[in-house]
Amino acid sequence: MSDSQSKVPSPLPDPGADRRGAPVGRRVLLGMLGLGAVGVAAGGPIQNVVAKGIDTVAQKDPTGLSDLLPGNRFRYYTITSSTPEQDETTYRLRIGGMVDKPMTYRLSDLAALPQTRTVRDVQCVTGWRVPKTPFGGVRLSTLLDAAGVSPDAKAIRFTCFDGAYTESLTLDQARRPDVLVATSMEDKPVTHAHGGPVRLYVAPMYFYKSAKWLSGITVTDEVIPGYWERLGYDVDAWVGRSNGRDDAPTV
Ligand SMILES: Nc1nc2c(c(=O)[nH]1)N[C@H]1C(S)=C(S)[C@@H](COP(=O)(O)O)O[C@H]1N2
Ligand SMILES: [Mo]
Repeated sequence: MSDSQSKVPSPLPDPGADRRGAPVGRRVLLGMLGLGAVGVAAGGPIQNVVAKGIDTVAQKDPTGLSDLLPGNRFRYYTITSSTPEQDETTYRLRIGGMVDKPMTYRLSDLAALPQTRTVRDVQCVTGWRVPKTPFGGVRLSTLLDAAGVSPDAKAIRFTCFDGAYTESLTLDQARRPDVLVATSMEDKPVTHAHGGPVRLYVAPMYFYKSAKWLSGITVTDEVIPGYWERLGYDVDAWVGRSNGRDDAPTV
């Protein structure tokens, strides 16, 4: 199957949320949906919807672009019906919680910091994949160091200006050099549809960790599972070795 037509579009809610009621193991459910679902970007109707996340994605695409993408490379996801736009004048990123110096960054402040570029494959937990995608921005570790993380801190909670999505990382994960507060994607500014002007990019993990419309970074003393994680997805979302996949990613 081509990338544009394959697989289910996003993380699935916990099988416990299956409206048909039968308890189904996650691996089985993923497999069933993988056979039956139609990709959002392929423009087909989403049928046999058993998962709230899937019809949310299908019906509430705020961009209206999902059907129009040439090449259907990336899909667009949101759990909200719309998200306000933020730009260089309005955007703010706040870092607080267990830090010495809570900070607020504008886009120009982020641009003035050392920039990092990664080129890795993007992979959604359900299988769609976009190879060799450049992301650019500031290392999260740079922002954490500037804020002065408390010695007792253990984790990070991310919040978004869609007002709903959340994510989490342990502090060790957050300090990895391939975890970015990203302002560019495919060497262009991150578009609104893709979570711009600033999104998180967690290169080694499934793409649900990469929170779009990033607005808050809160240092905490424990991991607070994010939106999809409360619905059954792994907090430690390493590509190829989480969420019931212990195999290497397929090419
Ligand atoms: N704020 C927010 N961030 C989010 C999501 C979302 O619904 N809201 N979806 C996640 C999922 S499941 C995926 S696969 C990617 C999709 O990113 P894209 O829309 O840029 O392809 O964003 C992740 N970050
Ligand atoms: Mo996803």
